[in-house]
Amino acid sequence: MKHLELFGFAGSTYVRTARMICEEKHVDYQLKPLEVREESHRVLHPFMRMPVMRIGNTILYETSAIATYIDESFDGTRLTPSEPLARAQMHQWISTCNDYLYRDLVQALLKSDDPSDEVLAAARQDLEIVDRQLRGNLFLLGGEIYLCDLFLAPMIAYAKSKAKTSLFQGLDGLSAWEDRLESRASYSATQS
Ligand SMILES: N[C@@H](CCC(=O)N[C@@H](CS)C(=O)NCC(=O)O)C(=O)O
Repeated sequence: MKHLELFGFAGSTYVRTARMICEEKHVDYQLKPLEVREESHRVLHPFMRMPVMRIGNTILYETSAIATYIDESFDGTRLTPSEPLARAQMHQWISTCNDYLYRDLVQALLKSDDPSDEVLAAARQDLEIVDRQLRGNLFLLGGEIYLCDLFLAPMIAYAKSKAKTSLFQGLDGLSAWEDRLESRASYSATQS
């Protein structure tokens, strides 16, 4: 198997997702720096985002595509359910992370150290939706960890680092899931 490279910053939630997937599957990879918004970045990613994956001469961007490629191409625990409906639910949660949670828990909180009540209300509403899903479940889809958990984990970690703890108060399902994620080697290996 050719060597896998990931371009981006360790602090990026999406870069962390790609790294956590590599760690979960014991895939050897190298995290490489990006000269953000320079021409060299555009060559790797025409929309100049991160992560970017390179394997051999092939470049891949968009975290969902990178996640699927790594999960399907390397040995190790499968991080995608085999049953079609469960697989669709995994994609539903990945889309939820990409379209709603990233906006409300990462982008909105990144903008200010003193988020408005409106921003906090949107974040809280999202967290309550996630909490409801996690109550009684070990992971988002039940008893097994899947790619969607690895999209969610860095976003929750980021929101937690930015917001007051009151934002997370009373969300016991989410809190128990966080403890489970935080105890994994893939979590600690990608903290910086
Ligand atoms: N749709 C992209 C989103 C990636 C993304 O937005 N990454 C953020 C970092 S977490 C980024 O590149 N931000 C830099 C920017 O927006 O200029 C993906 O799934 O990979």
